Amino acid sequence: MSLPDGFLWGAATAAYQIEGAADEDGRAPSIWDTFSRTPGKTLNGDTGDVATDHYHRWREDVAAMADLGISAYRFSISWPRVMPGGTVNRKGVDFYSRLVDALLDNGIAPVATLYHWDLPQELEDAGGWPERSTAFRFAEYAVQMGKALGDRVHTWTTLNEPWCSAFLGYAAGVHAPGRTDPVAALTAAHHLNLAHGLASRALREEAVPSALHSITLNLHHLRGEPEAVRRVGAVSNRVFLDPLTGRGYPADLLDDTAALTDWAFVRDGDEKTAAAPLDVLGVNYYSPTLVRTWDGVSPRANADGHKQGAATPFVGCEGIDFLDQPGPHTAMGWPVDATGLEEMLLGLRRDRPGLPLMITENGAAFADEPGPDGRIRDRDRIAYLRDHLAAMRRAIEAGGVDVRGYFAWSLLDNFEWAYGYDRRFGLIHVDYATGERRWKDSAHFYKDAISRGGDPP
Ligand code: PNW
Repeated sequence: MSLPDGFLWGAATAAYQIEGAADEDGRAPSIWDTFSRTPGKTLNGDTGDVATDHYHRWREDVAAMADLGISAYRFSISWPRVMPGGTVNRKGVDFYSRLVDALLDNGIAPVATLYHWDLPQELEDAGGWPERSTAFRFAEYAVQMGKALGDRVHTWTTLNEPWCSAFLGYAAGVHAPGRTDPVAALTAAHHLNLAHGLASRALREEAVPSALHSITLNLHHLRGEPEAVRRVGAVSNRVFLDPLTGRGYPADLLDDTAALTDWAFVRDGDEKTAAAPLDVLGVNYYSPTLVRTWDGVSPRANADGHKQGAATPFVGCEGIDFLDQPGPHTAMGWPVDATGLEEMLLGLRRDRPGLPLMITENGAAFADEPGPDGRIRDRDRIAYLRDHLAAMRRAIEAGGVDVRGYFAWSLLDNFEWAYGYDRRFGLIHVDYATGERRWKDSAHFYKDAISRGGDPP
């Protein structure tokens, strides 16, 4: 057995995490500029002001991609860079246009995400994602980018992980804009679904009929007591997956959150709008999540590092405990368990038959230090990648799951959101003092694996 023809081997990044150049060429501030510049919001007060300086070093980074042998590169477009104040900024668009051309010159398919969490601050000032009009602004932005970059982009992805945008941003407050209002978070989730539907349809119909159209979700792969799995699954997975695939909002989600809201923000026709045709669903996978129902007060932090009692991203899940599992963990404290990836893919094939998938992120943070010879022996990351590639192949070859590509997170060490530069996910090490890039052993491993068609050495 082998992988399907045209299988995409890729690496992924996101604009705010790598670009820097926060105030250059007409870029306006995003909610992440505001949030990261607010004392106490990120580890060590780190911001994306400079990040990996990819805005200036992109040629070097594309050369590294070509050397790695990847056939696709997943990046995101910074909305406030290309449409500050709501009008197109030619200099900002030119940056992505040059990047896309350089990728194509190297035989690398551009996979562009329109929203990886950097909402223009002016739209947050007008209400942000809990405000309905934000969805319509997003669709306008999408069409402008479709017209500018068009069919040079292989796959257009509207949103990256709307769960993080809605629930980490508006309920837990650990991501920008840092609000802790569960009803605002549910409203944001709906407007993100609406934004996806409006943008994806408009992109396809008005700008790029020939490209593939997609969205990326971080589905929580849940294990544990069925009732706990059902409740967490409703407000983390099915709140997006069901409306996006034409099923509308799940009845149990509406019940579980009835004390908070009557969902009147969902207007007639919205669920239909959200269900724009999907050519492929992007899924990001890092770890499984273990849950149980429990009526005590948990002393433990939950799977995402949020202390019980602190504002939770899991709206309507009171009395649910998030458990750790034995075995190795990454520097994020996330368990290393590739069987979750295989199970998640098989579950999607069972529950959403006929929906092609792409693994748009998979990877691990470890504390990577150069050895005396300058080499970075990141054996933990190599083991993680090897096991997850094998799990993916089992799902494809034995399980018959339709997976179209795999993207390692991340090409480079970068700004890991609330954890700043302290957590390193890159295949390529970045020295933040000098900007210097250095291949870790995992980059060599991934290059070998790709050159063998996914059979790691
Ligand atoms: C994803 N959680 O973020 C993002 O798409 C990336 O930008 C990020 O760098 C990567 O995974 C590693 O964290 C997540 O708390 C952040 O469940 C947090 C969670 C999930 C995904």
